[in-house]
Amino acid sequence: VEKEKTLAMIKPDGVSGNYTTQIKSIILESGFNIVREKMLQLNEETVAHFYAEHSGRSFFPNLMKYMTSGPVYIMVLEKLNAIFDWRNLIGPTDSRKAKVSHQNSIRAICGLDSERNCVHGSDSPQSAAREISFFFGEISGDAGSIHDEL
Ligand code: YYY
Ligand code: MG
Repeated sequence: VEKEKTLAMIKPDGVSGNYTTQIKSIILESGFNIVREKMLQLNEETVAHFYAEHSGRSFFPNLMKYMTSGPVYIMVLEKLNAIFDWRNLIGPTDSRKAKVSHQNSIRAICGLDSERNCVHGSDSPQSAAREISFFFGEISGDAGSIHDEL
């Protein structure tokens, strides 16, 4: 059986709230290997690509402000069933719901609401492949230059 890879991101509120070390401990205790990692400052172009599926939504302008408000910490996680298991570990999109019904989830620990929810996880094999290559893949000079690596 092949191990799977997924993209994990600690969002700006997680990084500025000093949750990076705690979240990485939870990741390792849960059996994931962290195979790539880096800190990045996302810009509007990066967020527009990354969240393209949400570009028409009413929450998008706020999401853009939030995601560009400070550095994020991006990781590629690897294990069997990494995509499903990481989504399960972060909990529901709305952190208020996570605090009620998924109390051991990462969003219950460090999220605030359905926007400031502290972490991201790829939701399918297709998005995992797309998101990993977007941030870590064989990046041409053009695509690479839109990231401000810290
Ligand atoms: O994959 P996940 O992050 O759990 O949720 P999505 O439905 O893909 O939404 C992506 C992102 O958009 C979410 O993490 C915060 C933001 N968002 C929001 O600000 N308000 C909403 N009502 C829904 C999503
Ligand atoms: Mg999503």
